[in-house]
Amino acid sequence: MDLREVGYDDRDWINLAQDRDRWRAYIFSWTVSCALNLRLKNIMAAVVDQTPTKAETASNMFATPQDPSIPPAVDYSSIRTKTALISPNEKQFDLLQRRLKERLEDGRGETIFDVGVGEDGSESGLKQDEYDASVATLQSLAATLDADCVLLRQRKVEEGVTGQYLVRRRVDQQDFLEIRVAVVGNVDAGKSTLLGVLTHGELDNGRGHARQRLFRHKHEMESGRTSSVGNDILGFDSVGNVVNKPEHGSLDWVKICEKSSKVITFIDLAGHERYLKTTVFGMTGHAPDFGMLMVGANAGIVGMTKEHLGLALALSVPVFVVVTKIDMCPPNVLQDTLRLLVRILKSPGCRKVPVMVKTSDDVVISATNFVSERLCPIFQVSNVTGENLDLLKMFLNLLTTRMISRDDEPAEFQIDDTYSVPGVGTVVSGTTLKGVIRLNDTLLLGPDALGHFIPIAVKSIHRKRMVVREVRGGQTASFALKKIKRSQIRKGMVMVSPAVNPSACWEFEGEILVLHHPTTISSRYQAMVHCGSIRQTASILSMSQECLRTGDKALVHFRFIKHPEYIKAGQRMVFREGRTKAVGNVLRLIPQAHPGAQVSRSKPNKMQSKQSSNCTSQTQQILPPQPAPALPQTVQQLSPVGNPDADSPFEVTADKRENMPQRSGRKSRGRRGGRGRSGTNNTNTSNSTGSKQPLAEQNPVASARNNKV
Ligand SMILES: Nc1nc2c(ncn2[C@@H]2O[C@H](COP(=O)(O)OP(=O)(O)OP(=O)(O)O)[C@@H](O)[C@H]2O)c(=O)[nH]1
Ligand SMILES: [Mg+2]
Repeated sequence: MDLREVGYDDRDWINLAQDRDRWRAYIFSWTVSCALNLRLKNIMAAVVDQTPTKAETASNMFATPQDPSIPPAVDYSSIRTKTALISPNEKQFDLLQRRLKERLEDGRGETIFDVGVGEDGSESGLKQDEYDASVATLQSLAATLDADCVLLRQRKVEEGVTGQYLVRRRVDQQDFLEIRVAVVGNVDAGKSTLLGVLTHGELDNGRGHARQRLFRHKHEMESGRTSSVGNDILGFDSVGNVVNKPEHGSLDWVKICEKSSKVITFIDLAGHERYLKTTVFGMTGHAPDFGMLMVGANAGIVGMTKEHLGLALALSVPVFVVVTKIDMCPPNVLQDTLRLLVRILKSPGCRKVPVMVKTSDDVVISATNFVSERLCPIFQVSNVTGENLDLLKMFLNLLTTRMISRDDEPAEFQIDDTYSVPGVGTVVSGTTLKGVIRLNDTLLLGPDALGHFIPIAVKSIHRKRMVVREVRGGQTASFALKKIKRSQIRKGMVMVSPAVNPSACWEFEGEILVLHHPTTISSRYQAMVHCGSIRQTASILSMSQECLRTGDKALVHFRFIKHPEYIKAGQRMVFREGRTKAVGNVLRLIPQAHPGAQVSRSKPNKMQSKQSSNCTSQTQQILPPQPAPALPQTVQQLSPVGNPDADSPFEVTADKRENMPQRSGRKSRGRRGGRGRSGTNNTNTSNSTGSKQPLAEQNPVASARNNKV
């Protein structure tokens, strides 16, 4: 109730507030005195009665509960002000050192430190001499922790100067922070070229010179088109300099890793729709920390651009955008591309905050807020002139890992590739998701076709081609395995610590949102499930509703058709066939399902025809059909259905030719002179399906690195 409505004027408000404060003070003192009396009484009673329980009650009343496993919290109140670094006394110096150490550990060896800013950020700015003294203290603090301290940004504010410094541990020959960046975007956007330029330090000639180093296959070199998952690395030392030094055109990964404090692993993916399955695998199976969406300035947002953006959003991978070819793009076309890009990013489907990165200040602001906020930095670069590439490098240098893992957890490693190396034997590569794996550890490898896991010994470990003795959560690695043939291993298998006690599952329940389907999905529909490095066709046994159309959300009971897999509740999954796709989470495993319960694969199990879209499903419903269970929170957060958002990344584009390198003056009629259907399709599908769904918000891991001391 607003008291002003019943006759109080503003003066009364002040009186009321004062009265209230007086009352509060009175109630507080009364409570405290009661409590003290009670405590005294209890203590006396305990002493007189010698009743241990009472004495215990009395002593516990005001004592802070002490859990021996939790170390007592450190009181940092004396170093919270902006002046703390100017001339700290011995005790404060120790506290500052302890705090910095904690932050370096949280940030896996690095943190961004604000000088001249108080903990709450309200008061900021120091006089020049105070600022200089603070920086000197920070440098000596960093030196005691074997770290370097580099200025990122300095600002003049009302009360003086503030600065942001990158504090990063110096090189340990064996250890480095690893960040994975998946590079996506339409065909010919310049993905491989940019990676070639960044990692080899040589500009492109505009005719495909720089990309040659990224290709893995002969046919890729010949066509210039990426068709597989490529890898390249970019190393930064403790002061943020690039350490890549190509010798005779090729990079020595071991040397880079030895000199680097941070290594960015780029996952170069294919832009052509033909290789979409591989690109989805690159995004799900290689566990990227970030997605770099590339857009050719002149071609604009075409082909697979929205598809890839939608995929990154669906998998909760934070994305930044790099617009290439600004050297050859007329300014008006560039402006059109940027305008459309911003509109798409701001659309309800993305709910991003686009930021044009033009200065190093923009880089620091966007890098420090990249994970925690919904920022989407946009860079405009040229691989031919090198324009703005330094900003992009600075940004990459400031990225921090999103994968949080503890060493004491049982180890888990997902396999994304297998090799047979002459003289070595079978080698598997992949990502360590949890725990630590050491040389000669025995892990359980599986599941095989029968769902079994077999013990396997790790013969040797390589990290980025460098021999190491152990790998931990968040790091990619390859292992040479003892006594096993390559044919016994497939992508999607895992190697886990025996403590995990793993079991394989044939069936699971997922919560999904259909992003696009031309007609309807019903029971017995089959499509590819991508979940981590798992890639296998699964069949729908039943659903929480009879049929699903674009925009529908449902609980779905899946069954793998070939072999059981090791999956876990909560994992992100993509369910797709061509451009038909649904995204969601694994909700529950169904352990009792066994291989005998095969699903019959009758003809109409693929896309249901429009005539049959009345959804009269005769299939067995495993989930109770009525009433439909309430959808879990995660799916409910997904977009409201039927949002007419024309810029959504999930807009249906039926024109496959958009995947081809863009040519001007394209005609709308087909080769045979028939009526071009693409335009009609576009209108129809986007209208009828309303396939523009905002996805779940990004799931940012809180970035502790920008906390102030
Ligand atoms: N002028 C100019 N040309 C560029 C630039 N970036 C890339 N190119 C050229 O664009 C062409 C395509 O580059 P790629 O790196 O193969 O493109 P991609 O995105 O990897 O293509 P896919 O692997 O097929 O998806 C090459 O001929 C490059 O030389 C740039 O900034 N300016
Ligand atoms: Mg390429």
